[in-house]
Amino acid sequence: MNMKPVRLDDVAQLINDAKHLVALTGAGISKESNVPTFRGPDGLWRNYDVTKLATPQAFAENPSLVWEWYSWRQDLISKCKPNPAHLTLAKWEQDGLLKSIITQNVDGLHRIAGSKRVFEIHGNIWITKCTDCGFKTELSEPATHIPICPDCNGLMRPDVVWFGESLDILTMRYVEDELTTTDVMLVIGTSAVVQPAASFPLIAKDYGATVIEVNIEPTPITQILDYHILGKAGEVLPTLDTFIDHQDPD
Ligand code: BV8
Repeated sequence: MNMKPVRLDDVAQLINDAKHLVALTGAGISKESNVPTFRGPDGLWRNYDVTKLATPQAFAENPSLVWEWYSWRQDLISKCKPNPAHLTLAKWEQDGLLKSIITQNVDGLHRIAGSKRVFEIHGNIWITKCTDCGFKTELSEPATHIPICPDCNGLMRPDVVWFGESLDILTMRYVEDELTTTDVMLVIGTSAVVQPAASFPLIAKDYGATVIEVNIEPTPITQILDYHILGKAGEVLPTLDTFIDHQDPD
């Protein structure tokens, strides 16, 4: 672990020369877009009990309470825009530098920023899924009531991964490929607490990748990673970009 103050131009050189750069992002990358994080002083879990809102049991017990919370978050997120961190990652993908984003976020801001190869491993807050027949549809505005399936009249739920639920198997296959192929991984704005995402940087390291963390504070995996850049994603990423003159070799 390189705990001495890290030189951004050194890290930028690693990024610039990467053959398969991948980014893992968490709620911290959207903080400067005013999307609340989950943990930390003003985190969502400070005021809400995760077991009453983000589990299948909670939905079975009180679907309207769960939908009230998700509709409130949809309304909040609908007013948020990508920040310079999202936009820099989208630029690096367009430049042929960044190969994929693995995001834990459900806010959809990476796609709105223009990123194409985005694996939303915890789902997307705008997509709803029928609890009976599995029919999926995308909301264009915050839900005002519990959506009912147009096909079978079943209750629809947010198409996100709740605690105790497995991640989508196909998505995980693609993610596995990324983790075992990447030579440089950026880990941006995650508390590295929730599994299996928290283990992704360690898997990448096991397969020989150099892993660079960008966070406003150390996390449980900081010690194991190669570089830790202390700072806000919305400031660090555009600054790194100023050192990068990536020319796409192909
Ligand atoms: C699973 C989606 C297999 C919906 C979320 C007991 C029973 C069952 C399961 C478990 C169990 N014990 C452990 C588990 C596994 C469990 C887990 O990991 N629990 C933890 C809490 C211990 N995981 C699961 O259940 C997963 N599924 O394991 O399936 C299985 C199946 C059955 C039974 C057993 C196992 C599913 C996990 C997905 C849960 N869904 N949300 C929604 O969003 O509503 S989790 C939620 O937390 C978010 O999705 C988010 O992705 C995730 C992690 O949060 P972060 O993104 O890291 O955000 P956080 O606020 O925590 O941190 C923000 C960071 O940003 C901080 O570090 C901060 O310093 C930094 N920051 C702030 N500002 C900035 C910044 N950084 C840079 N710049 C800034 N400006």
